[in-house]
Amino acid sequence: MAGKIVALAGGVGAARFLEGLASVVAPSRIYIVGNTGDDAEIHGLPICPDLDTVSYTLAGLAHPERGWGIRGDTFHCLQALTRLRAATWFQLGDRDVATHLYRRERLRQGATLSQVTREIRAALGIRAEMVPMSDSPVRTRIITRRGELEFQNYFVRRKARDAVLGVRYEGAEQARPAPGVLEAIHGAAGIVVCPSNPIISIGPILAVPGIREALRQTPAPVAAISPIVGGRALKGPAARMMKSMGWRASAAQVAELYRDFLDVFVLDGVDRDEARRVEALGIRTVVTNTIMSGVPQKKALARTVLKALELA
Ligand code: FO1
Repeated sequence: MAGKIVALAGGVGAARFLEGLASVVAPSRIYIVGNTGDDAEIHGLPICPDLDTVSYTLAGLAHPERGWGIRGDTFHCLQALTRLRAATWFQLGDRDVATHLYRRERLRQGATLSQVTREIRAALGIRAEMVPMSDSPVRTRIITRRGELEFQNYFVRRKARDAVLGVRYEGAEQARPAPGVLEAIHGAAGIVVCPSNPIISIGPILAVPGIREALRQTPAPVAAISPIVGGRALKGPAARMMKSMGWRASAAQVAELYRDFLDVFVLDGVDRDEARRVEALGIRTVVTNTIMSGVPQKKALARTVLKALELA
């Protein structure tokens, strides 16, 4: 097969799906485009939560329950910062800090985020290709009644409790896709939009000029997996965010958000009644179990998606 399987990825949901995908196809066939909209500078360190979550998961290092951070990590540095009365609401583990120190050093030396991401990926032994959506900063800002909140302030510090009136992807208009992203989309064998939050994980990727257009124009089939099951998000605040933005919190609503470029929509058995609504948009549907409770379920979902893309 010539082209790669291109995956648009957010954090934990995407990482779990990609773990399954990497175990049913050669990882070298996978090209991951990661969200950087929720990147933040914390204690002077450049944190890329979604890139790191996917890397740690594919390297077998991820914390099994939380999904983000490193399994068995310690928090001595954070405790020392607490003693210094620094704000420590963002849980940075000691080993995780090493990733951010390395990234800061390389960025200061003039490396791009794509280069550093590749270096970290190679050092962790990950064989799938992985790039950030852009080398220029794009920052998701959450519009609430309290005003605009920086993403991690909204998500971690304030525990996503504010009603979301809107979202702004600061810097997106000036951003360019990372080198290779448009070519990968145009030359892909198939494309998967991972089961990630459509507003804060996939939205920033689609906001980078050229990416949405490339998805519309590519000859490759494009599939998406619903992150909403039975009206609830698999993880995180997606359902609540969709409702507070005036949308339905449903699988069909996610398909509608992607309707201009989507060929196939994969939704859970509990949402089978929504399939007709999606098909009415001209999008083919595949109904399956999308809950990735263990390795067999992750692999089964990956195989179903490959079949939907006619790659298996
Ligand atoms: N999520 C949290 O809910 N609380 C945290 O303290 C936290 C720390 C953290 C540290 C490193 C990292 O890579 C991710 C971290 N996350 C944390 C996840 C992060 O907020 C992600 O942006 C979200 O999970 C959305 O994808």
